[in-house]
Amino acid sequence: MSTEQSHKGRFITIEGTEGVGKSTNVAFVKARIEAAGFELVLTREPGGTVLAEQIRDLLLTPSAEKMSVDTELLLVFAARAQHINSVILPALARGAWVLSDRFTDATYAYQGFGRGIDLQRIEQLEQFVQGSLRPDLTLLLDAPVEIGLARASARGELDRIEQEKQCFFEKVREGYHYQMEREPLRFAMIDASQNLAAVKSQVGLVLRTKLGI
Ligand code: T5A
Repeated sequence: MSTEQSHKGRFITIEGTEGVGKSTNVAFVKARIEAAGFELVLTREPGGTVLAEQIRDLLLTPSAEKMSVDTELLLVFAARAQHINSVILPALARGAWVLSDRFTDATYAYQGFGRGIDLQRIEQLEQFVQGSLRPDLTLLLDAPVEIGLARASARGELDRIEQEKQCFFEKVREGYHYQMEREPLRFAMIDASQNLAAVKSQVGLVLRTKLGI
Protein backbone atom coordinates (compact mmCIF):
# COMPACT_ATOMS: atom_id res chain seq x y z
CA MET A 1 0.00 0.00 0.00
CA SER A 2 1.37 3.43 -0.88
CA THR A 3 2.19 5.85 1.93
CA GLU A 4 0.77 8.58 -0.32
CA GLN A 5 -2.73 7.10 -0.03
CA SER A 6 -5.14 9.39 1.80
CA HIS A 7 -6.67 7.94 4.95
CA LYS A 8 -10.07 8.09 6.60
CA GLY A 9 -9.10 7.26 10.18
CA ARG A 10 -7.19 9.46 12.63
CA PHE A 11 -3.55 8.85 13.52
CA ILE A 12 -2.60 9.81 17.08
CA THR A 13 0.80 9.44 18.71
CA ILE A 14 1.93 9.74 22.30
CA GLU A 15 5.48 10.83 23.06
CA GLY A 16 7.81 11.84 25.87
CA THR A 17 11.03 10.92 27.63
CA GLU A 18 11.45 7.68 29.63
CA GLY A 19 8.86 6.88 32.26
CA VAL A 20 6.68 9.98 31.83
CA GLY A 21 3.54 7.83 31.67
CA LYS A 22 2.93 7.11 27.98
CA SER A 23 1.90 3.47 28.44
CA THR A 24 -0.25 4.40 31.45
CA ASN A 25 -2.17 7.06 29.51
CA VAL A 26 -2.53 5.04 26.32
CA ALA A 27 -5.21 2.90 27.99
CA PHE A 28 -7.17 6.02 28.94
CA VAL A 29 -7.00 7.47 25.42
CA LYS A 30 -8.00 4.10 23.93
CA ALA A 31 -11.08 3.92 26.16
CA ARG A 32 -12.15 7.46 25.14
CA ILE A 33 -11.82 6.73 21.42
CA GLU A 34 -13.73 3.45 21.67
CA ALA A 35 -16.44 5.09 23.80
CA ALA A 36 -16.88 7.58 20.93
CA GLY A 37 -17.69 4.61 18.68
CA PHE A 38 -14.49 4.29 16.64
CA GLU A 39 -12.43 1.18 16.00
CA LEU A 40 -9.03 1.71 17.59
CA VAL A 41 -5.76 0.02 16.72
CA LEU A 42 -3.33 0.37 19.60
CA THR A 43 0.29 -0.07 18.67
CA ARG A 44 3.82 1.04 19.55
CA GLU A 45 7.26 1.86 18.21
CA PRO A 46 9.74 0.47 17.80
CA GLY A 47 7.55 -2.55 17.17
CA GLY A 48 3.91 -3.16 16.34
CA THR A 49 4.43 -6.23 14.11
CA VAL A 50 6.26 -9.52 14.66
CA LEU A 51 9.25 -8.45 12.57
CA ALA A 52 9.31 -4.92 13.95
CA GLU A 53 9.21 -6.31 17.52
CA GLN A 54 12.30 -8.39 16.64
CA ILE A 55 14.02 -5.17 15.55
CA ARG A 56 12.87 -3.59 18.85
CA ASP A 57 14.68 -6.38 20.71
CA LEU A 58 17.85 -5.63 18.75
CA LEU A 59 17.53 -1.94 19.62
CA LEU A 60 16.79 -2.32 23.32
CA THR A 61 18.71 -5.41 24.43
CA PRO A 62 22.11 -4.47 25.88
CA SER A 63 24.95 -6.02 23.84
CA ALA A 64 28.72 -6.35 24.26
CA GLU A 65 29.11 -4.89 20.76
CA LYS A 66 28.47 -1.15 20.73
CA MET A 67 25.73 -0.21 18.24
CA SER A 68 26.72 2.66 15.95
CA VAL A 69 24.36 5.61 15.86
CA ASP A 70 23.73 5.08 12.14
CA THR A 71 22.79 1.44 12.75
CA GLU A 72 20.40 2.57 15.46
CA LEU A 73 18.80 5.14 13.15
CA LEU A 74 18.39 2.68 10.28
CA LEU A 75 16.95 -0.02 12.54
CA VAL A 76 14.39 2.44 13.89
CA PHE A 77 13.28 3.30 10.35
CA ALA A 78 13.39 -0.35 9.20
CA ALA A 79 10.97 -1.24 11.99
CA ARG A 80 8.85 1.80 11.10
CA ALA A 81 8.61 0.81 7.41
CA GLN A 82 7.29 -2.61 8.42
CA HIS A 83 4.90 -1.10 10.97
CA ILE A 84 3.48 1.49 8.57
CA ASN A 85 2.86 -0.92 5.73
CA SER A 86 1.54 -3.85 7.78
CA VAL A 87 -0.46 -2.08 10.47
CA ILE A 88 -0.87 1.69 10.27
CA LEU A 89 -1.87 2.27 6.65
CA PRO A 90 -4.31 -0.67 6.39
CA ALA A 91 -6.02 0.45 9.62
CA LEU A 92 -6.33 4.09 8.55
CA ALA A 93 -7.55 3.07 5.11
CA ARG A 94 -10.50 1.12 6.55
CA GLY A 95 -11.42 4.08 8.77
CA ALA A 96 -9.97 2.83 12.06
CA TRP A 97 -8.13 5.18 14.39
CA VAL A 98 -4.53 4.36 15.22
CA LEU A 99 -2.89 5.22 18.53
CA SER A 100 0.86 4.65 18.60
CA ASP A 101 3.02 4.74 21.72
CA ARG A 102 5.88 6.72 20.07
CA PHE A 103 6.55 7.45 16.38
CA THR A 104 8.98 9.60 14.37
CA ASP A 105 9.14 12.51 16.83
CA ALA A 106 11.03 10.01 19.02
CA THR A 107 13.61 9.62 16.25
CA TYR A 108 14.16 13.38 16.07
CA ALA A 109 14.40 13.51 19.86
CA TYR A 110 16.53 10.39 20.59
CA GLN A 111 18.63 9.93 17.43
CA GLY A 112 18.67 13.62 16.41
CA PHE A 113 19.06 15.50 19.66
CA GLY A 114 20.22 12.61 21.88
CA ARG A 115 22.76 11.00 19.52
CA GLY A 116 23.55 14.13 17.50
CA ILE A 117 22.53 12.85 14.06
CA ASP A 118 21.93 15.59 11.50
CA LEU A 119 18.19 16.36 11.44
CA GLN A 120 18.21 16.64 7.65
CA ARG A 121 19.27 13.01 7.41
CA ILE A 122 16.30 12.03 9.58
CA GLU A 123 14.02 14.16 7.40
CA GLN A 124 15.24 12.27 4.31
CA LEU A 125 14.47 8.91 5.88
CA GLU A 126 11.11 10.19 7.13
CA GLN A 127 10.18 11.19 3.59
CA PHE A 128 11.46 7.91 2.13
CA VAL A 129 9.69 5.65 4.63
CA GLN A 130 6.52 7.63 5.35
CA GLY A 131 5.75 9.63 2.22
CA SER A 132 3.02 12.01 3.34
CA LEU A 133 2.01 10.03 6.46
CA ARG A 134 2.18 12.23 9.58
CA PRO A 135 0.23 12.03 12.84
CA ASP A 136 -2.96 14.11 13.10
CA LEU A 137 -2.35 14.71 16.80
CA THR A 138 0.65 14.15 19.07
CA LEU A 139 0.26 14.13 22.84
CA LEU A 140 3.60 15.14 24.35
CA LEU A 141 3.85 14.08 27.99
CA ASP A 142 6.44 16.44 29.42
CA ALA A 143 8.16 16.25 32.79
CA PRO A 144 11.61 16.93 34.21
CA VAL A 145 13.84 14.03 33.17
CA GLU A 146 14.62 12.94 36.72
CA ILE A 147 10.93 12.33 37.48
CA GLY A 148 10.49 9.96 34.52
CA LEU A 149 13.79 8.19 35.13
CA ALA A 150 12.87 7.59 38.78
CA ARG A 151 9.52 6.11 37.69
CA ALA A 152 11.18 3.94 35.00
CA SER A 153 14.01 2.67 37.22
CA ALA A 154 11.54 1.73 39.98
CA ARG A 155 10.41 -1.02 37.57
CA GLY A 156 13.79 -2.80 37.68
CA GLU A 157 16.28 -3.65 34.92
CA LEU A 158 17.06 -0.87 32.44
CA ASP A 159 17.18 -1.48 28.67
CA ARG A 160 20.05 -0.37 26.39
CA ILE A 161 18.69 3.15 25.89
CA GLU A 162 17.46 3.61 29.47
CA GLN A 163 21.07 3.01 30.56
CA GLU A 164 22.11 6.37 29.05
CA LYS A 165 23.08 9.22 31.38
CA GLN A 166 20.66 11.93 32.49
CA CYS A 167 22.28 14.50 30.15
CA PHE A 168 21.28 12.30 27.17
CA PHE A 169 17.62 12.47 28.23
CA GLU A 170 17.86 16.24 28.80
CA LYS A 171 18.82 16.55 25.12
CA VAL A 172 15.96 14.21 24.16
CA ARG A 173 13.50 16.40 26.05
CA GLU A 174 14.91 19.46 24.31
CA GLY A 175 14.36 17.61 21.00
CA TYR A 176 10.69 17.08 21.80
CA HIS A 177 10.30 20.79 22.63
CA TYR A 178 11.97 21.63 19.31
CA GLN A 179 9.54 19.38 17.42
CA MET A 180 6.60 21.00 19.19
CA GLU A 181 7.81 24.49 18.30
CA ARG A 182 8.12 23.42 14.66
CA GLU A 183 4.55 22.07 14.54
CA PRO A 184 2.52 23.68 17.34
CA LEU A 185 -0.84 22.79 15.77
CA ARG A 186 -0.12 19.06 15.71
CA PHE A 187 1.22 18.90 19.27
CA ALA A 188 -0.52 19.14 22.62
CA MET A 189 1.81 19.31 25.60
CA ILE A 190 0.67 17.71 28.86
CA ASP A 191 2.34 18.43 32.20
CA ALA A 192 3.21 14.84 33.15
CA SER A 193 4.79 15.80 36.46
CA GLN A 194 1.31 16.10 37.97
CA ASN A 195 -0.46 13.19 39.65
CA LEU A 196 -2.11 10.69 37.34
CA ALA A 197 -5.64 12.04 37.83
CA ALA A 198 -4.53 15.56 36.82
CA VAL A 199 -2.63 14.20 33.80
CA LYS A 200 -5.69 12.24 32.62
CA SER A 201 -7.91 15.26 33.06
CA GLN A 202 -5.55 17.36 30.90
CA VAL A 203 -5.39 14.59 28.26
CA GLY A 204 -9.20 14.39 28.29
CA LEU A 205 -9.48 18.12 27.67
CA VAL A 206 -7.12 17.86 24.67
CA LEU A 207 -9.16 14.98 23.20
CA ARG A 208 -12.33 17.06 23.53
CA THR A 209 -10.94 20.24 22.04
CA LYS A 210 -8.75 18.74 19.30
CA LEU A 211 -10.78 15.68 18.29
CA GLY A 212 -14.25 16.36 19.62
CA ILE A 213 -14.44 13.09 21.59
N1 T5A B 1 13.22 5.05 20.61
C1 T5A B 1 11.96 4.86 20.14
C2 T5A B 1 14.17 5.69 19.86
O1 T5A B 1 15.32 5.85 20.31
N2 T5A B 1 13.84 6.17 18.62
C3 T5A B 1 12.59 6.00 18.10
O2 T5A B 1 12.33 6.45 16.96
C4 T5A B 1 11.61 5.32 18.89
C5 T5A B 1 10.23 5.11 18.33
C6 T5A B 1 11.29 2.58 23.48
C7 T5A B 1 12.70 3.08 23.49
O3 T5A B 1 13.07 3.27 22.14
C8 T5A B 1 13.56 4.57 21.96
C9 T5A B 1 12.95 5.39 23.06
C10 T5A B 1 12.84 4.41 24.20
O4 T5A B 1 14.05 4.43 24.92
P1 T5A B 1 9.45 2.50 25.25
O5 T5A B 1 9.07 1.29 26.00
O6 T5A B 1 8.50 3.01 24.27
O7 T5A B 1 10.90 2.21 24.71
O8 T5A B 1 9.72 3.78 26.09
P2 T5A B 1 9.88 4.01 27.59
O9 T5A B 1 9.92 5.47 27.77
O10 T5A B 1 11.04 3.20 28.06
O11 T5A B 1 8.54 3.44 28.14
P3 T5A B 1 8.25 3.39 29.61
O12 T5A B 1 7.24 2.30 29.76
O13 T5A B 1 9.49 3.35 30.43
O14 T5A B 1 7.65 4.80 29.92
P4 T5A B 1 6.21 5.32 29.87
O15 T5A B 1 5.36 4.47 29.02
O16 T5A B 1 6.27 6.75 29.53
O17 T5A B 1 5.77 5.22 31.38
P5 T5A B 1 4.72 4.25 32.07
O18 T5A B 1 3.35 4.62 31.66
O19 T5A B 1 5.16 2.86 31.91
O20 T5A B 1 4.91 4.75 33.57
C11 T5A B 1 6.11 4.50 34.27
C12 T5A B 1 5.75 4.33 35.76
O21 T5A B 1 5.30 5.57 36.28
C13 T5A B 1 3.98 5.46 36.84
C14 T5A B 1 3.39 4.21 36.20
O22 T5A B 1 2.44 3.63 37.02
C15 T5A B 1 4.61 3.33 36.02
O23 T5A B 1 4.90 2.64 37.19
N3 T5A B 1 3.28 6.70 36.48
C16 T5A B 1 3.04 7.69 37.34
N4 T5A B 1 3.32 7.81 38.65
C17 T5A B 1 2.94 8.98 39.22
N5 T5A B 1 2.33 10.01 38.57
C18 T5A B 1 2.03 9.92 37.26
N6 T5A B 1 1.44 10.95 36.61
C19 T5A B 1 2.41 8.70 36.58
N7 T5A B 1 2.29 8.29 35.30
C20 T5A B 1 2.83 7.06 35.25
